[in-house]
Amino acid sequence: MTGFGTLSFSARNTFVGVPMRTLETIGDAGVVILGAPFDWGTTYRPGARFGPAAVRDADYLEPDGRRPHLDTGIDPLEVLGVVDIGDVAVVPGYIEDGIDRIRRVVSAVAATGAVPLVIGGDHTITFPDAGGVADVYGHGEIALIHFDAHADTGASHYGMLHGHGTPMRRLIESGAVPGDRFVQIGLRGYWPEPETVAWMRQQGMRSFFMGEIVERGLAAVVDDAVRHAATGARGVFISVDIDVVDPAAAPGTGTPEPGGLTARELLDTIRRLGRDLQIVGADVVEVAPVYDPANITALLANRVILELLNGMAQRSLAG
Ligand SMILES: [Mn+2]
Repeated sequence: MTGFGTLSFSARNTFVGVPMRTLETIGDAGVVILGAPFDWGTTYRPGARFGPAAVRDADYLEPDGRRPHLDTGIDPLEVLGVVDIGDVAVVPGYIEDGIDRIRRVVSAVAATGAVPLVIGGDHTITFPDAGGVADVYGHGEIALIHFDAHADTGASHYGMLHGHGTPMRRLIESGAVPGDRFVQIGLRGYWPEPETVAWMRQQGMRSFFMGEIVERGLAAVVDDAVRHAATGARGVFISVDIDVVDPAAAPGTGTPEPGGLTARELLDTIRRLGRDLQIVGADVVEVAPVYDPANITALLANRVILELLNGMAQRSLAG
């Protein structure tokens, strides 16, 4: 159900060279990386199917499975026991079947006690990613912190249930992650329409738009996010749409929206969340490398994953 090179566009290599495993040989790994090369939920520019391979390989260092960090002084890959089981064998074009396959793999990983870390793929996959984790920890029991330019709370995908603009709506409606356990950071631009924003408020979602972030400062907003997400939840799922970052630093994505976070801001925030919260799952989505000849978007996503792991490793070492 997962593996390396199972599709023409799926990953051949593990994330920065961490040990290659299968779903059956995870053992006592603390974090399991997997890819979901699924982009048939996009509404505009496709190409995120190439994300899982690009994000794993985007690096100028050797793929030796070691990444000691200058700031933290630790190697999170070693501290946490990070392995990679390859990409879910999704079938191009089949949205609901792909969602089912991803959800089965993610919940099987979470059931071992490991933290699943999914590389997308378009944002459709957060419905099975966070849903699969909630299947293990209990519906209504986990919080979700969502970084994105877009709310992804659309009522429908051109009349259909699933697409990359609807996963947060489906998570709330299904009860997997209730609205009042949602925190969103970085929303901006011209979507969704006011009716949907009103629905989000009715659900109790805490959505920090860029205007509020600029006005109050990111640190104050993240303080609120940590408090909101930690209250009463068994753990937190982090979903990072790379388009939360300004297109200047993340041009390789399907629906770029000007005026986002800087790369530095996202990296620091993600590390802090890994340190301050009990992370039970994560995904990094919407990297579409064909729109970025310099490949800095995939490299940023690679570093976002490493910063999350660094924060989690700091928390683990602090006991
Ligand atoms: Mn999104």
